[in-house]
Formats: sequence, C-alpha cells, structure tokens
Amino acid sequence: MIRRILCLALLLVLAAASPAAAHNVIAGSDLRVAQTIAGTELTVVIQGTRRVPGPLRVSIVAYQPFAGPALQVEVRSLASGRAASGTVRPGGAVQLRVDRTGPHELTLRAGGEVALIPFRVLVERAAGWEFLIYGGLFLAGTLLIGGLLTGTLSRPSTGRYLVAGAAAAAAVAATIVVLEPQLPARQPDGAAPVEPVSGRPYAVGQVRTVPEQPVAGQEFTVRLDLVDGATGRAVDDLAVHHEALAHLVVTSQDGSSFRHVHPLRTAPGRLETRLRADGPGRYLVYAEFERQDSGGQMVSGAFDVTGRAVTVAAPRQHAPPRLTPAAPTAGRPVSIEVDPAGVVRPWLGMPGHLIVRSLDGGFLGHVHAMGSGVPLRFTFSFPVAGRYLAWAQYAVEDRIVTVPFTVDVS
Ligand SMILES: [Cu+2]
Repeated sequence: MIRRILCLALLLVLAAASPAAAHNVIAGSDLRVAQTIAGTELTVVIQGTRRVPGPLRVSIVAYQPFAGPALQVEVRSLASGRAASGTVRPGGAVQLRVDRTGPHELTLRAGGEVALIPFRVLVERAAGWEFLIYGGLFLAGTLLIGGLLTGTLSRPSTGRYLVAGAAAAAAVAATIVVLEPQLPARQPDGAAPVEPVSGRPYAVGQVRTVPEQPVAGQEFTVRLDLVDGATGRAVDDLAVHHEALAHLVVTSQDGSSFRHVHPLRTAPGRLETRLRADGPGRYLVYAEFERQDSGGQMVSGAFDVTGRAVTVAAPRQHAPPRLTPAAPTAGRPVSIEVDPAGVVRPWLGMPGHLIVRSLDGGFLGHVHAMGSGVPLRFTFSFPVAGRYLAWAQYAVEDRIVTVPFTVDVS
C-alpha cells in the first residue's frame, strides 16, 4: 500500500514536469494601450480578469479634454465570436462580460474612427506543484495520525509503516517546496501557445498617406503597412511596448510642426492615424514598434503636403530646458532638465519623453526621464556634431505638454 502511494506520488511529479514555458505572461495584470482617436490622446486600460465567465473592465484614461460623444467599446472572442458591447466616456469605465479565455479583439469607435485592439483574456491556473505540496502534507498528516493511533492500539508494525509513509509524503512535499523556484511557471489559461522558435524577423514597413497628396488644413490619414519579409504576410503580432502598438512621430522638415501619436490598428498589419498639417512642405514620419519575440525597430518615411499655410494659435511658451554641459560635445552624455508646467502624471508608463531629430532627419532618438522627481531629467548622447531639433514631452492633469528646443553639438 505505502509503496503504491510513493509510486503514485513519483508519477505525479514526473507527469507535472512538462517542458519549460518560454513566455512570461502575467495573468490578472492590466493591459494599457495608448490610442490617438477622434483627435484626442487616450489610453485604453483592459483590466485583468480573475475568472471566466466573468466581468472584464475596460477604462479610458484621457490626457486631453474630450468633448465628443461617448466611445463605443466591443469585446469579441476570436474563438467563439461572442461579443459584448457598451459605451464609455474618457475618464470612465465599462464592464463587459467575457465567457472564455484566449484571443479577443477590442473594438473602439469614436468620431468615425475604428481601432481594433488584439489582446488575450488570461486566467491564472493553479500550478500542479501546489497540489503535490498540499496533497503531500495532507497525506503525511493523515498517515501520521493513523500511525500514532494504531501504534497506541498495540499494532506497532502497522503503525511503523504508516509513520514511514507519513515521512515519505512529507519528504515529497518538502522537496517540491525547495525545488519550486526552479520549476517552470505554469502558463495562464488562455495564453498564446509557446513557439519553439524565438526571434522573428523585423517587419518590412511602408509609410504612405491617404490621399496620396495631403493638403494643408485638411484631414488626411498616415498609413503604416507592415509585412513579414520572409512570408509576405501582414505582420499582426505587434507587442505593446511603452503602452502602445506603435509610436508615430511626424515632424515637418523644418521642425516647426511635431506630432507624437499612437496609430490605430484598423486591419491586420495596418496602423493608421488621422492628421492635419498646418502648412505645405515635406514631413518626416518615424514609427517605433516591436514584434513579439523580436526586437524594437523603427520604420521611417516621408510625404509632401501642398496648399497654403493655415493660421494656428501660437504655441504656449515654456521655460527653455537646462543643458549640462551647456555646450554639448558629440558622443558625450548631456543632462537635460525640464521644469514641468504642472503636476506630472505618467504617460506611456514614464514621467517624461525626449525625442531628438537631426536637422536633416537622418537620425531620430527617443529617451525617457529618469527618476520621478522634479525637474524632469533626461540624459542624451548626441551621435555626431551638428544642429538637433528636440522635443521634451510630459503629461499634466489635462494636457500633454511639448517643449520644443534646438541643440547645437560640436
Ligand atoms: Cu508614443
């Protein structure tokens, strides 16, 4: 009997020792995705679920005042096709029902724009090890009591066996407790299947505008199409990095116009954002994104705007950033301090962002503020001598502040 129990325990240990999972998926954590939609900057927060069927909370964090109607939100399971929908205002939340784990798509509609955000509903699974630990301890306790009772009831041989069994069961439980940190983490329910090959190729990206020839003052779409160079198929496996599927920086050649937006996924492999140019001329586009199981990458492009300059409100003036050393040298780190115009709130997971472009547009750098104190402090090493256009960005209560400045590097 005892030998059988020990064999069973061993079998359970062997059966549970499946190959290690490569992905580090955290069930129950929130997914935050920045979206520039209906002319405003939002972050969609898909809150982690604890159980299915159950509620899935979707909230919208606004970084700018939003006067439009409520946003329409729909959550659909890609496996069953079942969907639930509701409306939510920026700053608010909506609860939608999900009835299974696995791949889902969140559709966000606002002002005639539609974003399709892919995500997974993940639910934590109890690890097999826990069963063995608690089972082993329970068995040990039961056998020990049995052993003690039979021992006192003058059947010492059976009692000894039971106590020995208890010791064995306790040993199994204790061994697993000790080994647990080395054991592979169990994938949550609904996680993507683990692929044996890691390291997908970079996506081939193409930037274009619709219409092809935008006119100053009129809305147009910047479109980014991503294709896997090896298979020719649309790249639809972007990882959310710095809280967005992609970060798009659009600047006029002279640097007078700067936009940092978060394009909407409108179809597999397609990201789009609506813009309006203030004046004619050449505009440079840089898209930062990351494919799952691949590194971060940047795709750039350009387009020309025709028409006449439109009059726009003069930008707010900001205190110029402080540079140390004041006259930067190429290849040496420079400390850049920015006094925020208000109480800073995290945006894209960081207190502040600094985007630097060379005058000709051949170089674009992006760093984050270090620490959480005031002033916002950045460190940047300019690669070669020359003039650089720079924009420091941060969020305060009701807006995103952009501080443009230029740096001459010797
Ligand atoms: Cu961004």
